[in-house]
Amino acid sequence: PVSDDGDAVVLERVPQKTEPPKMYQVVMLNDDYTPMEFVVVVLQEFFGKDLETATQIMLKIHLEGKGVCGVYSRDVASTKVEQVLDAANQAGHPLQCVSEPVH
Ligand code: TYC
Repeated sequence: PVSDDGDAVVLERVPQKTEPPKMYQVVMLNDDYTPMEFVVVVLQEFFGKDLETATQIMLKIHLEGKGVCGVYSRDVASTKVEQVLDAANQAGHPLQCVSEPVH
């Protein structure tokens, strides 16, 4: 291109450094009261797991104290947490889950 006074204009391409979005894992916590069956249904309904995968994740949480249900953008992760806590509250179960940045 050429400027108003006729000089050539050099357009420099500035590399755009776009960071990939930070991702968040939804971690579910064990407790002594929430039925295993309820956790398995939650993992299928809200995290898209099939019955076998949901059962494996539930058992891992039961045995190890906590487990990752999925990894999402911040907004989606916080929506998942909200959905789980709402469903647990409505059913009268103390099930807890949190979202945390993946390091
Ligand atoms: N520990 C619960 C029980 O024995 C089952 C359970 C699993 C609860 C996973 C919460 O996130 C959880 N009924």
